[in-house]
Amino acid sequence: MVNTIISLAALALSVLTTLIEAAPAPSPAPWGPHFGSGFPVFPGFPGNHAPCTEDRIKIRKDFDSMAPEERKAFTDAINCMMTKPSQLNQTLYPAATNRYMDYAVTHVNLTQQVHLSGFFLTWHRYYIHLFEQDLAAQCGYTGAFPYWNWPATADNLHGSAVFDGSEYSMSGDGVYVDDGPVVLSPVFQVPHGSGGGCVNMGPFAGLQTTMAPIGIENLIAGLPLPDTAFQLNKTCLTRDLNTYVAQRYCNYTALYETLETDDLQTFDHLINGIIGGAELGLHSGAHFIMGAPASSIFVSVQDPIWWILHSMLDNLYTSWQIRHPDLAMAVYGTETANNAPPSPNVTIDTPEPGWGYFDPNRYPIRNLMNTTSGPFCYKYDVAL
Ligand SMILES: [Cu+2]
Repeated sequence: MVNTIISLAALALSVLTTLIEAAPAPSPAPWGPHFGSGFPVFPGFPGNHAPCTEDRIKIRKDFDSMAPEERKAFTDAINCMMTKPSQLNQTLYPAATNRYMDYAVTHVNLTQQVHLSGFFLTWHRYYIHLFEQDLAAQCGYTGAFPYWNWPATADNLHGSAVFDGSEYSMSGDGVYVDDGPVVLSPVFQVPHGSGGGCVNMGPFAGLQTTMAPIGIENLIAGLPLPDTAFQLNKTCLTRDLNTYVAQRYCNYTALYETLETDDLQTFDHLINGIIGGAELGLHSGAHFIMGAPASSIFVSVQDPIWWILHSMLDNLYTSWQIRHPDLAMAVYGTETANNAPPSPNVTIDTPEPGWGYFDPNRYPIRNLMNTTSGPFCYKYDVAL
C-alpha cells in the first residue's frame, strides 16, 4: 500500500506579495545580551501582564539537554491532558475525545487560516503558549517547555533522547511496515522510513488518534473541510522515522541559510517549501521525519511530537527576529492558506482568527511578535 500523505508537503510558493512593515525604533531590552539591544519591545497586549523581567522569564530547553526526569514530567503532563474531559460539543466534534484532542480539533478547524498565511508564525507561537499554560493549570506542569533540535538529531534519530523509545523519550518509531515509498505528490516521493506502523514503546505507546487524514488538496484549493473531518476515527498512533528526510531537509546548512536570510518571504519559503513542488522546507521536512499523522498539515497535533517540533520552529523564528531586529515586526502572507480563496495581505494590525475556546480573542498580530512582552515571557536556552 502506498503511504499516501496529506500534508505539509506542499508548502507555499504563493503568489502573495511581500508586505514588510517598518519596524519601530528599537528600544533597549531590559535584560541581558540574549536579545541584543535592537530587539523592539512591544507594548499593548490587553489584560494584566506583569512585565517580563529577568527573574520571571522562563527558559525553553532542548529536549536532549533535559534530565530524564524532566523529560518524563513533560510527557506525563501531556498524558494527563489526555485524561481531562473535552469541552467541545460532542455532536459537532465526536473526535474530540478529551482535552488534548480539543487542541488537535481546534488546529484542524483553523488550518486553512493559520498555515501558508500571514498568521502562521504568530498564531502557532500563541497556541503553544496556551498549551503550556494549560499544562500548568490542568496538570501542574511547571517545568521547561522543550524543543526538538532537528539538525542536532538528524544523523541519529533512533538514538536521540527524543526518539529512543525509552520512558524518557517522546516515544520512538512505529513498528516496521513495508508499504513502499512515501508519496507526497504525483511528482515527489521519498524513501520509506524505518517504521510505518503503531508506536508501541515509550510514554505514548498505545495512544489512539481520533481523526482521519484530510487531503492537502482541500488546502490548496481553499475548499471547506470535508463533512467527515471530525468524525471519530480511532486508530493507533503511527510513525515512520525517516533519516533520509531528516538529513536532506533538516540539516545545519538549511538551518543557517534560513537564519541568515534577511527577508521574511524567503524565510517562509525556506521553512515551508513549495506547494506542489518536489522539495520540502526545514519545517515541513521536520513533519515528514515522522510520517503520518505528524506529517499532516491538518491532523498533526494528534502526535504529541507536534509540540516540541513547533517550539523548535518558534525558536527558529525567535532567533531570526533576534538576528534581524530591523525585521522583527515584518509580516508576510495573506489571511488564507496559499491565498485560496484570495484574501488581503496581513498587516501587523490584522486580527488573528482566535484559538477556539482556548482563547477566542482576536489579538492583532503585533501583540504576538515578541516572546518577552505582552502574554509572553520566555526565551530559548540557546539562540540559534
Ligand atoms: Cu499548524
